[in-house]
Amino acid sequence: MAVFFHSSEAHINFEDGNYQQFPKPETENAATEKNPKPKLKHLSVVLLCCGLLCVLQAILNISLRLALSEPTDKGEAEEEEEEERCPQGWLMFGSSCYYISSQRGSWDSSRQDCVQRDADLVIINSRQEQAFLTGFTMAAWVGMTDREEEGTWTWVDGTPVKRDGLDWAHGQPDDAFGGEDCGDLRTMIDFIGLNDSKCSARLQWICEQTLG
Ligand SMILES: [Ca+2]
Ligand SMILES: [Ca+2]
Repeated sequence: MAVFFHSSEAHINFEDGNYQQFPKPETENAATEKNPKPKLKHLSVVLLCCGLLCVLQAILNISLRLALSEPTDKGEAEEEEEEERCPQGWLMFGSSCYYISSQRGSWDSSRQDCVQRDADLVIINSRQEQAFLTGFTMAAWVGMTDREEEGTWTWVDGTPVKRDGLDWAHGQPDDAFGGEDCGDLRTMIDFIGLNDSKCSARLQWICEQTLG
């Protein structure tokens, strides 16, 4: 007990001595100059520790942020991939998905089926798209009609059908048999291309769903 008390008392005295010696450092010898240096060292160590702690904190923050944001990024990427994928059984071409029915129906019931599939009858925008869709059926409804005005063909989204940009079957549209107002795509040996048919005819159909 006594030894411990004594030593701490001695320590206090030692510290007092230092304070008295501070105002006149230039007259002191090497032994007393050693004392301010450990203090500066202590300060440096403390500052270094603070700096290290700051760096550690920054690293922790960044890694925590990355760890938290990673699942979100993954989730978004998966969602994007999900959007880029067509429903099962649908075909993909460009940024669209196509459903080709195995059943047959009128133009109106076909369109209704497409709408129920979160799609619409196909709108063909290019020869490439037409070529892609050619060959799956002998005859399939597409999303064009001239019901509003005979001879003026429009797509189901209201845009006009560009006659020059697509290939009609030879001699079509002919509005034959007392009126043909619904469009279909033919793939028959001597009858290939777009055609007009009676809207009540029973054909297969092609639905289109755009991606994104
Ligand atoms: Ca017609
Ligand atoms: Ca026709």
